[in-house]
Amino acid sequence: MRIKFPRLKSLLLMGSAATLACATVAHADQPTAQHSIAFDQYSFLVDGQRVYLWSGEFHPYRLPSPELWRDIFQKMKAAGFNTTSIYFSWGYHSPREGEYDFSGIRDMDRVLDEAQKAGIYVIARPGPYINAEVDSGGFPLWLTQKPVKNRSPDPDYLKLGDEWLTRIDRIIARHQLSDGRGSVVAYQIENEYYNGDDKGRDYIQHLRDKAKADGITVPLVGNHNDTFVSGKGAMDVTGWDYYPQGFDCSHPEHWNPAPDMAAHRHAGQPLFTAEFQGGAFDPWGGPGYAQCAKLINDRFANVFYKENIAAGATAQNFYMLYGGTSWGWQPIPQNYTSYDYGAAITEARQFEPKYFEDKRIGYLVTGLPALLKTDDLKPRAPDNPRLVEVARINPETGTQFHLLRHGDTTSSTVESTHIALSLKEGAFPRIPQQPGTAIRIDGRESKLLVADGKIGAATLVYSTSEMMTQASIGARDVGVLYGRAGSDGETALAFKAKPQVKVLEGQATSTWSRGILRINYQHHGLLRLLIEGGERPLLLLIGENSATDRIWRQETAQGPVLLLGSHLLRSARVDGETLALTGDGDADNHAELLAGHARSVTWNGAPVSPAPTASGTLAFDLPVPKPVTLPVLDHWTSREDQPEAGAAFDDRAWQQADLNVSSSITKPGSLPVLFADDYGFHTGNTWYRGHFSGKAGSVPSGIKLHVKSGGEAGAFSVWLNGHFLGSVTRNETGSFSFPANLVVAGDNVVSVLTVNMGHEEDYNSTGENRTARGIIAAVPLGAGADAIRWRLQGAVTGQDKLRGPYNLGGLHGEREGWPTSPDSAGWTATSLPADTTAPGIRWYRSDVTLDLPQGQDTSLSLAIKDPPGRHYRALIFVNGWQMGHYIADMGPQSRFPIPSTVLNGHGVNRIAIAVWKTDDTPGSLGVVSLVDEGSVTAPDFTAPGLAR
Ligand code: IPT
Repeated sequence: MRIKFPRLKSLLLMGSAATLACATVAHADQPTAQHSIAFDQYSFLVDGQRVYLWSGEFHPYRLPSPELWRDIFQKMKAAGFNTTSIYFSWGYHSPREGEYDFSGIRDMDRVLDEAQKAGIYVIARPGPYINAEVDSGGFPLWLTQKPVKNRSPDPDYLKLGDEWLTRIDRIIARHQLSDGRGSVVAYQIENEYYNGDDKGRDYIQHLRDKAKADGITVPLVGNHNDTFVSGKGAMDVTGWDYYPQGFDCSHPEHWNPAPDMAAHRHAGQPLFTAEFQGGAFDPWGGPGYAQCAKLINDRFANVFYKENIAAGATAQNFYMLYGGTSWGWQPIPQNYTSYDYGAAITEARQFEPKYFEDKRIGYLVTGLPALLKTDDLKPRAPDNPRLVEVARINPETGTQFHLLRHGDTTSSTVESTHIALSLKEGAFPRIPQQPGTAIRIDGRESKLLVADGKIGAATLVYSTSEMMTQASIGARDVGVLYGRAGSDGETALAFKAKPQVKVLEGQATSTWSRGILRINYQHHGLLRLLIEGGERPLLLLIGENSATDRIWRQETAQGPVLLLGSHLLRSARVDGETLALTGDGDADNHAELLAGHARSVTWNGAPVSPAPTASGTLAFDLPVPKPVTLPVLDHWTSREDQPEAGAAFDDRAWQQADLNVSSSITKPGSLPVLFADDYGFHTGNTWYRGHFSGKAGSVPSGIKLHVKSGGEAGAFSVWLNGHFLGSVTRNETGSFSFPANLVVAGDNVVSVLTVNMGHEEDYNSTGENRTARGIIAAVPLGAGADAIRWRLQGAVTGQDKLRGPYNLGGLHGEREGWPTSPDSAGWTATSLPADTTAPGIRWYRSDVTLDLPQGQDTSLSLAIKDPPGRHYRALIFVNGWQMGHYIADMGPQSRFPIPSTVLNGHGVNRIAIAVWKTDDTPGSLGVVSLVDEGSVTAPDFTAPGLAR
């Protein structure tokens, strides 16, 4: 099987590119068609063609819907991304030591197939450690019981890591571009590993050797900044991670300046950002992802990503492009369920303005081969001293790239300037030449201008508009240029004889002098010009920025197509005489096509009747989405769920706390060890029951507890013989006295409900994933108090095979399967908002029937709305999937996107919410509703899938 990647017509020589040896292994099931993957100081090369790796980070474990992986990859591709960078999370696949699961939502062959089908290269990042704000940094839950030296050459650690790598490498190796079997183009060793001493080098060298032994033939890359550039363990290509704005989204207007990537160039290697900031994560109680999207907004992409291009970067990966959901118990303690990240594609799969900025830049870098081999060029300074110019030149074609930006990359001032260019057609001391006009650089804007370039076969001398894309389409050349609304634009083209300029739409003037046609205009809407008299007719589309949002490009076997209009153009394929387009439609149903030659056209499989327009495009109408009506969620039943708090509960089958040593890095504060992980309870809630005798003289007067949940968002609640004693929130310790009237003569039970908010990452290789969870110390109070004998019960390992190791915690209802169980005995009708005062655990359930419009991609969230002052936390299950953890008195998240394959849009859905009320103030679960996050007409990829 081979896929066609757009092959750039490269005018460039391969020069001294280091070509990596290709695998010669022939696989019985597929014919091989090998491709060479190489690199030099300019760029990566595939089969000798230079490629700009314009890449977006995606985590399959944050979208538990294989059906939607295609959606994300197609949305990437449509924005010009030709590469994705993927973390594979060890813990997601391994519920127990030696046990690995790549079925259903964990099918990594499928994720790699989907990337390939969408025409996207893959940078594979299997760890074993990935960080990623995921539980234990991707280490499996069971590693909390292995006191090995993580991320080091400790043989006990390597043995376990290799166990994972053997499995995941086998899958990655099946999809390597080098073997002609997929689109994996690079493989990352470890993650942000900065220990360059002998041990660190032994470890990294081991991982390199392991990858090779497992048949990995693509370049081995790193994000270890400058650590493994040479010597033992050196990467083939070194990469840097940059998050210039950090991770506090509370002041989204405040910017830090752009880093200088060029300072980290290494001989013989392309300049590569393994992770460049595409958003930021947000903590419990944080400002929320809307603020992160503001901090890392379209202007950030505009200034920072172009700055990297001007520094010579030809491989940029943005972390995240689609963040998704840390569903179940995947988040680290600091972060909540959403991993939206303020990324270009939102968690609910909608577009942020940054998506369109990424697209404008992405179309340029992947559509203009001249940009892939450039050297520094010293420009003349612009005439406005507050601005600087950084320039590059292609030594073979002479094409120049001039970045114009504020001297201070954080500046918000609006500036005007003229620049001076020395070009093939002569010296231009003052551009724009048109009197009374200037180049405008807005606050937090930069412009990457192209000079001595090509638009199809036409010769571009320079333009003060930025270039989005250019192509030869059929008999015509087409260029798409843009600038901010209302700003001046000047474009100069060289012709042998005076051409004819037809203004098809908008306003422009032109002058002709000594072989150069100069066009002047302001950016307003979409200006359309037809210039005839050159080698081929040239159609120039010059838009204000927003007018280019709806211009899409796709490649077909017979050349590129452009679509003006539609919400999204997912794919274009020539099938005999038919041009088959797939995409999404919104309320604006107008579309115009520019394609090679007239042929019949289909949109999502249905024929359309295009009509020729004056601009030479083919206009047609797209289907518009039908309105979405969502049911009100007003039928609820509820059920109490804390038998463990009761005196009469039989806990004899529970695990007895009998360990005196722990695998944790936390020192036990009392013995026996009560850490949940040591007893195999790794996710969510764990219950403890401590018994003591009511014999006079030895009764404790109370108990002092130290409980670790993992940070601020944790909590624990305490009962004595079924009577609520209190909870501790935002703290780890609390003392509870036992009122004498509650103590009985025989057996007394103190019950403690704890929660594990996730295990720490192990960024510094200190074993932090083994920080204890659960009771750290339980000290009976009072002179002569007897010891308390403890039993505990938490999540059952491997209980939920379909959804994997993070879905369920250890609540009684979870262990009994309440999220999906049809059994309604014991459930009583209730209404929301709940007005109960009783503390503890109570579940709420509702079965809701959806009848969403067919042929539409409708993205829904579940929202909880509370009056202020409620003290509870809730786990939200939809059809058995734990898609949200809500904390009423902490926030910020109150809307939980539910993937459209977890949800059944055309049938019954079970919503089950486990509420833990931490005090006895009035009011529990608030009003729960469904929210429409966006609905567009779309090809049908949301069919009920593996998730149900
Ligand atoms: C970088 C990690 O490599 C990545 O896994 C993720 O954690 C990211 O940060 C933040 O979301 S580490 C860098 C910030 C020091």
